[in-house]
Amino acid sequence: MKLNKVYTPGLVAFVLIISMYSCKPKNAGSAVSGDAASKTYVAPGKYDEFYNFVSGGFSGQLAVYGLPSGRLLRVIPVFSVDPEKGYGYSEETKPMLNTSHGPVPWDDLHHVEMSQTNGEIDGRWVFVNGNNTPRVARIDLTTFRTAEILELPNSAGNHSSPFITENTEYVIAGTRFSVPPDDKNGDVPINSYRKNFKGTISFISVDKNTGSMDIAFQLQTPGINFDLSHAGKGKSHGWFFFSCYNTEQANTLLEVNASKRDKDFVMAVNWKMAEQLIKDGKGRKQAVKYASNHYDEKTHTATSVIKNEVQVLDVKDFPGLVYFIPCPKSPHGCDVDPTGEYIVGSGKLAALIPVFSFDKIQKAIADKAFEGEYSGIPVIKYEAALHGEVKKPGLGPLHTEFDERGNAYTSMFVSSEVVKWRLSDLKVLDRVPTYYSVGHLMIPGGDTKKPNGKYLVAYNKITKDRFLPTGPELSQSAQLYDISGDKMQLLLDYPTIGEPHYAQAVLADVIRDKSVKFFKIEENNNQYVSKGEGATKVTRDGKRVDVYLTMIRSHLTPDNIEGIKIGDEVYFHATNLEQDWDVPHGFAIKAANTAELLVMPGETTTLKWVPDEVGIFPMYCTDFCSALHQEMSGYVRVSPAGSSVPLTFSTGTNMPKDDSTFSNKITSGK
Ligand code: RUQ
Ligand code: CUA
Repeated sequence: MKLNKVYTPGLVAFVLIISMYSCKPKNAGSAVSGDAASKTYVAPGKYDEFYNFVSGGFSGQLAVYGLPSGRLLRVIPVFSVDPEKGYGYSEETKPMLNTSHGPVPWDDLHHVEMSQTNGEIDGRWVFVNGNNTPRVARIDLTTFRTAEILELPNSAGNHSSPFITENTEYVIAGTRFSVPPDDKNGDVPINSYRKNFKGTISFISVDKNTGSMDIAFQLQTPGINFDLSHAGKGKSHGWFFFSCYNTEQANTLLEVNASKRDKDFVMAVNWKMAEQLIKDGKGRKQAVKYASNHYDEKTHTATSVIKNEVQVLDVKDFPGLVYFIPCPKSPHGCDVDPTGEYIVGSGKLAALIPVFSFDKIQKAIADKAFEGEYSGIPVIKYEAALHGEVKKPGLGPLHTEFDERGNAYTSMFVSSEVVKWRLSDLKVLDRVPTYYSVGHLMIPGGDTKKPNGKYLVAYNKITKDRFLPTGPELSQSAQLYDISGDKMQLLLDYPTIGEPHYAQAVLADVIRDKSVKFFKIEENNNQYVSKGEGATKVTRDGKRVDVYLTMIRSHLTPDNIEGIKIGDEVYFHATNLEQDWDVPHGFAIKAANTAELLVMPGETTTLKWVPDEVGIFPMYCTDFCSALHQEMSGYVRVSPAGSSVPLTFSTGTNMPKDDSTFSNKITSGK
């Protein structure tokens, strides 16, 4: 950035303010060295080495990038409606966004966890969290579509979520906001937090074959804020670790009141014990309401069921289930290294990074090396659990990922850098700037037993001067680093969709060949399918009209419909008859109060339309599917409510019989 030579007081103040919010690294211009371009160049026609799944934050979506190119491959709507794909707009997908509060078409998606087998990413599903109206979703990686959304009762602010065990036994979800449990009267003074508010950790079971989720049980904890989490692995398999803040139990001005204590906690949960307690019938049955929504690829239809019971274990009633470990200053990330021995707590306000040892935690428990209790839960002595501290790592540590060479990489939000350090002796080995204010980091497999330490991606909250300006809001970004050598090397900047939080990546080979190419029309069990043009029809039942419509290059069947009347509710059930890869057809009709449908080959999708005016309404295919795509269209005639125009429908037969009435024939010049 070139600074004006004339220093006005205003400019000085401006520069000062900017530098307070983030420290700009000094060598911004020279950060990229010569061979970076060739390392990220993926030649035309070649594939990327990795799939990268990146949370979209407040966009409610999940973005799929290729690495190392940084090319955006797809945006998957999860907790959002998406007019591009018709998700949340088609009748079939609307139930996906249902909750116990009715339809909630948005959420705040922060964390991404891919399913694992033996501690390695297996490429079957991606789990993501909805923060606001607590939900966890599962995306199926054969279709790259949202297959399931499960609501979480007794919860608010589902931030510490979803984190997964090494064989996908459980996906867990911890509350950021403690609140009164759903079965208690919640009409209490806010400042009765310490008495009435509780935290909840949900253990979500995952069916090994189908991926289907349900709430296995919940832990009720003292009312504090859970920020993040990770499962133990290897030797610590069977345990979960959560970063906790607001152990002050403040209910107002948290930036001050929840930053008072020198140390908050990492909470260690023995989930194998919890599982056993549930098996032994120790769970308390609690009446609740939560939605369980599934998308079925045989019917191409979602269903939403409201469930009404969970089993709860109150952690203070079961000694040995839960321990607190003091952790400096409002820890954010809580990350477990590939061996399962080291647990890294990143205190947002701490000037060091504490690294805990699983072996030492076990010994401390055996020796009862406790410094006291918090809400009836033993607090292990800090020193007894500590492997050591990373000294002077930088400012504002947030998140840590690992490579397979015994190194850890921590994001420093305030000092805008990635810091590489060694797990064994906690020595800082290298640091590189990020542009700017880095949040999460990602190394492919970097939170599993099998990291692939070739690349690291930093997800930045602020881009300031990195890209062309785009009005008041500037893009957020990802930055790709080569971490294969001793020194980290910045390779690439690219903008992201929404605000990226956590992300994961896996070698493309793990997923690529499982991709569904099209749906078999003979297996389509949608109740409104038309398996061929001969099966198309228009039926009326009172004011409800069902249009069974097919699409194939390059016409709609039927494409002329008459006899629709004001007051009707019309449902277009569009079946795409194509049986080939990448031939979706779209469907739209003038003045429909909804989005288009984008119908995949072999799929049936329904658009609801309530005509409000007499007239002719064109409908057409929205996806450029062939040279005659512009011809792929039709008309619907809408008549007044009492009209006697009969219900008719056809394709190709409704031209005027007598061509002599056609006055616009092009005649030759003579
Ligand atoms: S967060 S930038 Cu919502 Cu994972 Cu740390
Ligand atoms: Cu079908 Cu364009």
